[in-house]
Amino acid sequence: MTPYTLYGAEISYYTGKVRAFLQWKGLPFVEILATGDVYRQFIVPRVGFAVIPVLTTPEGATLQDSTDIIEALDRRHGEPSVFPAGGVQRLASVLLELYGDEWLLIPAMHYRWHHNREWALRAFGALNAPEASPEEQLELGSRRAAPFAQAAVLLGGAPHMQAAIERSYEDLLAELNTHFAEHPYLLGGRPSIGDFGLYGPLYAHQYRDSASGALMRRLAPHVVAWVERMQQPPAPGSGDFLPCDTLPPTLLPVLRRMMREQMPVLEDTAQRLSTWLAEHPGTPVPRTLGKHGFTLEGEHGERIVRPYALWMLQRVRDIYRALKPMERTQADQLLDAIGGNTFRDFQDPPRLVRDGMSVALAPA
Ligand SMILES: N[C@@H](CCC(=O)N[C@@H](CS)C(=O)NCC(=O)O)C(=O)O
Repeated sequence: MTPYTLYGAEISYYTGKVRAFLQWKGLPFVEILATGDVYRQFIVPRVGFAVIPVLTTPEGATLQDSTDIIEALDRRHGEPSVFPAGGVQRLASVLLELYGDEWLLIPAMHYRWHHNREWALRAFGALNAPEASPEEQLELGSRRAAPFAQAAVLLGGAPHMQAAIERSYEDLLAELNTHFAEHPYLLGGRPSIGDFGLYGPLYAHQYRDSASGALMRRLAPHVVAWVERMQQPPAPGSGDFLPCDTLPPTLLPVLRRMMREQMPVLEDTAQRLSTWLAEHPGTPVPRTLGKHGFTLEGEHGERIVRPYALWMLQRVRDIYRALKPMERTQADQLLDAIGGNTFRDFQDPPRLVRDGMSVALAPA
C-alpha cells in the first residue's frame, strides 16, 4: 500500500495525536519533519497558513486538522474503529478528545513555557534549522517560538493561575494513574478517539518535555506506561472496548473534571459567538473573540475565547443527539453522574463548519 505522508514534529501536540492513530491503525506512513523549509515550500502553499500536522493521502489529497484527519482515515479504513459502536462509550470518548485537544492546552503550554522554557526554545530552533549550531538554534528558537510562548498566558496561564493549573493537572494525573493501573486504555483493551485526544498533550508536552516528563514519571507511572503503549502499540489494530457499552468507574472523575473545568467556558464561548455573529453578518470569524473569565480549582483567571472549540463540541452534541433511545437514557444517567447538565442542556450556537483554525456559519 502506498504510504500516507505526515508533516509534523515530535514537539507538536496534534502531530502526536495523528501519529499514534496511524500507528495503532497499522497504516503505512512516512513522517516529514516540518522544518522552516518544509513550511515555506509545502505547508503554507498547500494549506494556506502555517500549521502542523498536515497529511497527504496516497492519491495526493491534503488533509489538515487532527480531528478531521483521524475521522476521514478511520472511516476509509473501517474496522477496528477508534469510535466505539456503543453510544455511551462513543460519547465519553469524544468528550475526552475535546478535553485533550482544547482544555489540556492550558497545562501543556504552562508547563512547557514556564518550566521547560530553554529546553523548548532549543527544540524549536532544532526543528527550524536542524543543521545550525546549538547557539544558533537557541537564538532562532527564541524568535520562532515567541507566539507559542505567549500562548501559555493567553490560554489562561497568568502567574496568579499557575498554582491552580498545577493542582488541577497533578490531580488529573492521579486520576488517570488509578485508571491505567486497571485498564490498558480509557475504554478497556483498545484505544478510542479519547485516548488519541489525551495523548496529544500527555505525550508531546508532558512526557517529552524534560521537567514535565520527570514529574509524570514521579507521580504517575501507569500514565507513563499508557503513553508508551500509545507510542509503540504492542498489537496494532487489536483489542476490544469493554463489553456492553460500559464505562470503567475510574473514568468518572476525569469526565467530572472535564464538565467542571471546560464546560462553563464552552457555554460562555457559545454565547459570545452567537452575539458576535449577529453583530457581524458576513464577516469571517476570527480565531479569537476577545477574552473571558474562567475558574480552575477555585481561582479566577482570564483566557482568549476560542470559537474553534465549539466546532469540536458540535461533533459531540451531534453524537449525543443521534443516540438511540436506550443509549440516550444511559447517556443521561452518565451525565447526571458527572455533573453534565450544562452539556445536556447546551444552548447550541448556529450550525458551524470548521474554517482553518476558526469556524464559519454552515451554509444554509
Ligand atoms: N485543531 C488543530 C490544531 C493544530 C495546531 O494548533 N497545531 C499547532 C502545532 S501542534 C500549530 O501548528 N499551531 C500554529 C498556530 O497556532 O498558529 C488540529 O487538531 O490539528
